[in-house]
Amino acid sequence: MFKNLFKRNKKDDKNNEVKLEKQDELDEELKDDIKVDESKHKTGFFEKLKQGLDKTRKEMTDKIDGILNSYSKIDDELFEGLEEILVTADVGIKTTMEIIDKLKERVREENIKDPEEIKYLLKDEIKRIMTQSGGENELKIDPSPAVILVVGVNGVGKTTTIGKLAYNLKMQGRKIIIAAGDTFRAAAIEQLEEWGKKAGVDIVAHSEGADPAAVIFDGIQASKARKGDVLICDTAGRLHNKKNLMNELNKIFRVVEREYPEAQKEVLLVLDATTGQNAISQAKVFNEVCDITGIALTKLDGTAKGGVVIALQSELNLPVKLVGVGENIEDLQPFNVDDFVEAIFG
Ligand SMILES: Nc1nc2c(ncn2[C@@H]2O[C@H](COP(=O)(O)OP(=O)(O)O)[C@@H](O)[C@H]2O)c(=O)[nH]1
Ligand SMILES: [Mg+2]
Repeated sequence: MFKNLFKRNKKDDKNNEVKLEKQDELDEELKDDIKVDESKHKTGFFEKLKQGLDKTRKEMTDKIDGILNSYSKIDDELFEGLEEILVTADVGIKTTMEIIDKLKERVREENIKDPEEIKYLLKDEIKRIMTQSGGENELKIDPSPAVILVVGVNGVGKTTTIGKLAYNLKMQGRKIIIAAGDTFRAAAIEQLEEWGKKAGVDIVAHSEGADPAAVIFDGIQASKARKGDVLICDTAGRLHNKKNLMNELNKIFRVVEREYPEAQKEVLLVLDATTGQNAISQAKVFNEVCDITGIALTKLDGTAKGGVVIALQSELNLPVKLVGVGENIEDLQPFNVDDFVEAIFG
């Protein structure tokens, strides 16, 4: 079922192609069945994202529709109204200004008179601003082996995201090992062990208070010995002091570089969408401390602050790679700009 969520590596794609070619004997009827299943799955997936973004859509698109309907001509007041809606939806001042300036420019250049047309321009501009950095929204885990270091402050959803991700990747047939690098509290290790059981993947853990870098070291050895495809590492999220955080993370990075140079590396920053602009501040701090390669944005369900995705992608040039849309094991999705913009603007 989860085969198509994350892109497989080229080699596997080739294998699949070869397998498909050999399926010539497979009668047409069966092929049609497969197609139907895939499209059903894609729809369910998109619906879930749409549902998750319900509140954001109300906060943003419904209000935008309201304002566009109430104006008969395009003027400064209309732009101010739009600006306010975007800022309230946590798109961020800088990104909002960039979008509005571009809208004004296009309205002038394209001689647009009807407020209704602004909606399409806006959708277009949001897509453009989110893709202009050219950042890849796909997890960089192929070819294997790969290491995903999961960082972020306490409570944002690191452990939950690791559990869901491990499950997703395992369902694609990858060998996954989790390293319990948050050794600060015993409960954190137990929580991860629970997720490991649910996802059906191996976990490497030490006891509370152990050196996180030593846990990651063992995780790497286990991953090599068991021919793991992806090693996913939890880390402690204590942000009480930037220097401490930097020291702890740097020690882990050094171990990974030294012990697993052949592995692809992802440093995934987990952010809680419900915290809005605070998530942006966290991203700035972590980006100074280490090279973040992607964002996992959690709790997109039930928040009206989904606009934060736009700011992360455009202002900070950090590609959002995964989004959490619920607490269950299946509630994690790969992020894709087109789907996101469609889910918000419909
Ligand atoms: N609604 C919702 N809750 C989430 C999501 N991701 C995580 N959570 C919840 O956020 C809380 C903190 O998660 P946890 O993984 O322990 O955070 P950590 O401290 O960063 O490891 C838990 O109650 C999770 O169930 C999500 O995508 N949606
Ligand atoms: Mg945790």
